[in-house]
Amino acid sequence: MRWRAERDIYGIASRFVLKGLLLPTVSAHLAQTLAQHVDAVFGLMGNGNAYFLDALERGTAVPFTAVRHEQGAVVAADAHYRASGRIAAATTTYGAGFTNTLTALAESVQARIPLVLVVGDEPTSGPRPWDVDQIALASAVGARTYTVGRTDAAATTVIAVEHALNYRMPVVLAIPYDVAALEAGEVPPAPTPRMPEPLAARGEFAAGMIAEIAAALRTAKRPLLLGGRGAWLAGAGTALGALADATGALTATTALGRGVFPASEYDLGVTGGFGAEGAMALIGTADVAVVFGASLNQFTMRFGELFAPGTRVFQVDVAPAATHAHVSGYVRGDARLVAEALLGHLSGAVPAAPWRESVDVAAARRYEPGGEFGSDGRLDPRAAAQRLAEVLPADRVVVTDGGHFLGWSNMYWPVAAPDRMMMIGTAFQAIGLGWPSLVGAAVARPEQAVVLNSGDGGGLMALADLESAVRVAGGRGCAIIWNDAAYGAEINLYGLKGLSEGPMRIPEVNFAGLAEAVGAEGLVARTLADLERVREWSATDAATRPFLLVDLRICGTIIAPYQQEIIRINS
Ligand SMILES: Cc1ncc(C[n+]2csc(CCOP(=O)(O)OP(=O)(O)O)c2C)c(N)n1
Repeated sequence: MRWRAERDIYGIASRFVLKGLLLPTVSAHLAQTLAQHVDAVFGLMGNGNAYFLDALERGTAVPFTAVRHEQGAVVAADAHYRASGRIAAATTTYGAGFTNTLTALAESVQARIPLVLVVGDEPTSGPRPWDVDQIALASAVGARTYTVGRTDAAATTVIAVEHALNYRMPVVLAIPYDVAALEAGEVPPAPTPRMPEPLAARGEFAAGMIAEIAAALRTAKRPLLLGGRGAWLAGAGTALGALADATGALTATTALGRGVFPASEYDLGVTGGFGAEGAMALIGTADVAVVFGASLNQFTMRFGELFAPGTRVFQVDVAPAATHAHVSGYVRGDARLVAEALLGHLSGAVPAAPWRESVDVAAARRYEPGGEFGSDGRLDPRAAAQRLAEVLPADRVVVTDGGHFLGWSNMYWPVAAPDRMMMIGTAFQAIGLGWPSLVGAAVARPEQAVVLNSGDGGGLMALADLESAVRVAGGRGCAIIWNDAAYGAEINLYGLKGLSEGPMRIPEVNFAGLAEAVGAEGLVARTLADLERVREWSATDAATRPFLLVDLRICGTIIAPYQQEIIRINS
C-alpha cells in the first residue's frame, strides 16, 4: 500500500489518500453521521467548511444546495423544516460566513425551528486576528453551539441533532479550523437521536380540567375551537375535526395554523388582524373557546379583543403555563392526546342545535373585494390577491417574507394545511428572507409548485438568492413581488405620522428584468388581465415552463386591516 500525504490548498493540514480512497477525517465523521439524520444541506463554501463539504459531497448521498449568501443557508434549512417537518442542515465558513447567518438564526430561534448549522470555527490553539467569539454570538441570539473534537465528531453530531429536534431549536455545530482535516479512523456507528414522547397531560389537576372543558363544551351554546401551529405539529387535526363534530363547534386558526382542521365548511378562517370582520364578530359571541397549540400572541388576540369578556377561554398547550391572561383553565399536554381525551368524555354527544348550523360561515369569512385599481391607477392589492388565488397552481406551497403586503395573501388565499403557507421572518420581525425561503421549500417539496410572496424592499434585500431560487425551483417556482415602490409598512406606520418619507421610498425597480438576468421569465403586471399569463403558466407542465416572477405593480395607499390595527395601537 502506498500512502501519499497531500497538502490542502490552505496549507494547514495534511490528509492521507490511499489510492484515491480518503481515510475519514473529523469532517467526514461529522458529514457521514449528519447525513443519517438530515434530508438536505444548504450552504456556501469557505475555508472553514471546505473539508466538511468535500466529505458530504463525496461520501454521502445527502443533496447539497448552494446558496449565494450565508443568511440564505439557514433560511433555506428553516423553510425546509417548515415545509416538510424534516430537519435540514446549513453550512458556512467561520467568521464572516458565520456572522452573515445571524439574522436568520435569530428567526429560527424565535420561531422554534430545528436545524443544524455546521460552521468552521477558530483553531483549538486560540483565535486568529480575524476570529470572533462565535459561541457568544450564537448564544446572543439564543442558539447553542456544540464543538466537535478530534475523537468525538460522530457522537457530538448526534447530540446536536437530538438537541435541535427535542428543543425545536437551531443548533450550531462547530468544527475548529485545525481539527477539520485530522484523520479520525473508521466512522463509528452513531446512535439514533432520542426523541421525547408526546407530552401526556398528567395528574389530578389536568384530569379535572379535561373533565371541566368537556362539560363546558357539552353545555356550550356557541362553542369555538381555535387551532395553532402546535396542533399541527402534534398531528391533532383529525381529533380536532372529530371534536368539532361532537360539539357542533365553529373552528378558527391562528395565522400559522391555517388549514389544521380537516373541514373548511365550519371554519371561520384565520384569527387576528388577517381575520375577516364577520368571522371575528362571530368569535366574539362564542361562550366557550378551547385553544389548542397556540400561544395567543398579541396578533392572534387582536391586541386583547378577540374574545368577549364573557367567553370562557381554555387553553391546551405544551408551555409550562397558560400564555394569555384571558385563559381561565389550562391543560399542559400534547394537543392530539388532550383532544382525544376530550372526545372520550364526549363520546356519543350530539349537540341538539349546533351553533355552526345556524350561521352563514361563508358570508362571515368574506373580505372586502376592492376594485381593479387604486387611486393612483396601480393595481388594487385586494383584487390582485383574489385573482392570484385563482390563477396560481391550486396545490401550491407558499412562503412569505415580511412587510405590509403579507396581509393580502393571508386574507385572500385559501390554505389547505399549515405547511403550505409559511411566514419566514415574522417571528423575529425580519424582512429580506424571501428568496432563500423558496429554495428550502422547493427542495423539501419536490413535487409541488412553490410560490414566494415578497415586497420590493424585502425582495431587494435578499436579492443574492434570486439566482438560487430560480436555479433550484426552476419551472415549479413562482415569485409574486408586491411592488409598491416603497417600504410600505414604514410609510403606513411612520409616513402617515408625518415623518420624512424619503428613506421609505424605493425607486421603481424592474423585478421582471432582474428575473430575466438569471434565466427566469419576468412579468410586469399592471392589470388583472396581465395575470392571465399566470393562469397559462399554471396550466403548463412544470418541466417545460420557466420560473415565473410576477412584478405586481400595486397601489401603496390601500392599507391592509391588520396594519390599520397596528397603526391604531401605535397611536
Ligand atoms: C432586516 C429588517 N430591516 C428593516 C426592517 C424594518 N421593516 C419592516 S417592514 C419594512 C418594509 C418592507 O418593505 P417591502 O418589503 O417593500 O414590503 P411592504 O411593506 O412595502 O409591503 C421594513 C423596512 C425589518 N423588519 N427587518
